[in-house]
Amino acid sequence: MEIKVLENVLKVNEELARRNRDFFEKKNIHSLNIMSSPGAGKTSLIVETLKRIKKDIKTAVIVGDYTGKIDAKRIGKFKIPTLQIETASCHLDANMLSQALKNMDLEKINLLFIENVGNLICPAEYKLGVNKNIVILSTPEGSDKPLKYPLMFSISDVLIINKIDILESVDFDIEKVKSTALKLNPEIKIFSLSCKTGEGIDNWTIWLKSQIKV
Ligand SMILES: Nc1nc2c(ncn2[C@@H]2O[C@H](COP(=O)(O)OP(=O)(O)O)[C@@H](O)[C@H]2O)c(=O)[nH]1
Ligand SMILES: [Mg+2]
Repeated sequence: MEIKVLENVLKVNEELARRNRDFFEKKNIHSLNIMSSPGAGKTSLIVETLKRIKKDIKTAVIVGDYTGKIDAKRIGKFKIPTLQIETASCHLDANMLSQALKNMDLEKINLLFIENVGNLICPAEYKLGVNKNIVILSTPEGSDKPLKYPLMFSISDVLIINKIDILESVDFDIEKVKSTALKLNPEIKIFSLSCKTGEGIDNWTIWLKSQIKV
């Protein structure tokens, strides 16, 4: 019985996600769903990317957090359309996103970052209708995470390995993570970078820009 209820919820979510997808297509907005554990670097990646692309690409940001507005405040300095959703649940869903889209001025916007709630489980279950799902795994979290949370890594189009600046101090096997992620999802695109030192970020921003039709 419980399984049936969850199936229905996900079915309704999928239909709403399709509508979000149509909206993005119609408005020519490239949308990214950024997922990770708490603290892996979702907001840092958005901030560091904005620093490098804000002159060329009109961008907006939606931040989903269980509670509070801390992350939206960190984005505030860029003076771009930013909206915080307080989810009171462990993930964003397609309905929350569509409500947020109705409350933002997205005229002329070509790129939308959506920061999901921090965990590697629920956000993987709820499609949002975005162009790309991005998962960030940071080096202190351990190399076993793709095996522990396989759904997250199989539904993601991009894996960003963040915090490579502290690789020496943590027990993290980059090659093992890459090969496990590729086994789960042979199409996954992988970037290794540090939001702190900036190493590797240009590879990511160059690729991202190549995905956007301005
Ligand atoms: N050493 C190091 N710290 C980082 C890096 N990226 C983010 N951090 C730090 O990790 C913490 C969590 O980052 P945040 O962007 O808030 O993660 P979020 O919870 O996924 O949004 C902050 O203290 C960041 O300064 C990195 O590449 N290297
Ligand atoms: Mg954050």
